[in-house]
Amino acid sequence: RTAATATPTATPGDVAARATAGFRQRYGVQPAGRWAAPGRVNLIGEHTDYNDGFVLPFALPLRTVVAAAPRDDERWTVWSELSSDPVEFGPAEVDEPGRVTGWAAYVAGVVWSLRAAGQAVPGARLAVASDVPVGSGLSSSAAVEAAVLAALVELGGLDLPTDRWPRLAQRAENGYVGAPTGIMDQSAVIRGRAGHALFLDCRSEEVEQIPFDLDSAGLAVLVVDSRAPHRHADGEYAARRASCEEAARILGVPALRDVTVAELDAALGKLPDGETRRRVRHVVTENQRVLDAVELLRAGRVRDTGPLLTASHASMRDDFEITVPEVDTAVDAALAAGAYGARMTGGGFGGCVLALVDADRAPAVADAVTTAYAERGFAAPGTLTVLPADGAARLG
Ligand code: GAF
Repeated sequence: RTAATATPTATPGDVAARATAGFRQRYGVQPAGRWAAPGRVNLIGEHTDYNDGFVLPFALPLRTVVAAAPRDDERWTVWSELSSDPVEFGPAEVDEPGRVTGWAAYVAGVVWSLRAAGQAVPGARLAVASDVPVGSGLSSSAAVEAAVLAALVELGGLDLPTDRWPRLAQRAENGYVGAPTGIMDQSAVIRGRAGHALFLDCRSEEVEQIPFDLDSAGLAVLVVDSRAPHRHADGEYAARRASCEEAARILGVPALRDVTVAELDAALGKLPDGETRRRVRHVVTENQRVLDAVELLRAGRVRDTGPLLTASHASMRDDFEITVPEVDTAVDAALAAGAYGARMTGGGFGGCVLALVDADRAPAVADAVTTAYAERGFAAPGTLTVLPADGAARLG
């Protein structure tokens, strides 16, 4: 299954039933339990997490479910509805990052991360089903990591409070899969709460649940899957991160988080080239936009966050240079159709756009984006309206 449209009609029960049925069919017994974790969108704060900065994501109502049971030996068998054959591995494959590849690497990575943290990980059989579309920038990988982590922690009776989970799941991705991502996605899918956006300080890992009550404001977040083919996203992500780290080194600060908007002009003057200056300007102004958005939400002024979202998009487009024509088209069309604000969400070079809209205008804004796509000859986008949902949990 490729980056399909998220299925708005799917209920959490469906995906849990698929995981359970897959488990029974594959292993011939009932699972001991089922654990779910959602995808995420980031309301604002892009490429700030690995700069020790601020992010404001929320968990999606689309979930990945892992049905699991312990086994007697120290081996792990994983089946996913994405592929017919299960993958099996033991300590030898787990302890050598990169040995398990493809989607199962996220599972092996979690086992590796837990073992590296000194935890006695129980052998297990697992079956994975998901409504989080793969490859759309909605953190389907973090959802798998979090659901597997939740399952293994409980099956093994591991003494691991949930506030340690995001770092462990991030290490799976950095150290085993080999993607140099920050801590935002794992934090959102583990610590997200229904009706709230998660204000995370990526340096201290302190979180604050910020009320994000779209419903009572008559608002909705429309998510547009740009369906843009990912163009060298991994290499570009790593290049952006390297550029930020080099800039921090030149400026003599631990991370770009330590440069404030008031200090920006002076900092830019010390940087060697226009490209580095643009990267730094994005990160510094984006951190401030997160803080401003949090202030507005605390004051119940949800609609007024719109211009910050749109400014964030312009900064990603012009300064961080991580957007592509499909996402720019979606943002422009959503704004022209009356969205209060719109921006690309996630790492960039494709993925999804979110637009803050009046709930009753969501279908018209979605239509406007679809029309704009057709006019430019792009493949039709996927569209979905979402509300903030809960993070990882055991299902009843
Ligand atoms: C991806 C990464 F996984 C996150 O850590 C974050 O850096 C994001 O891109 C950009 O904000 O989702």
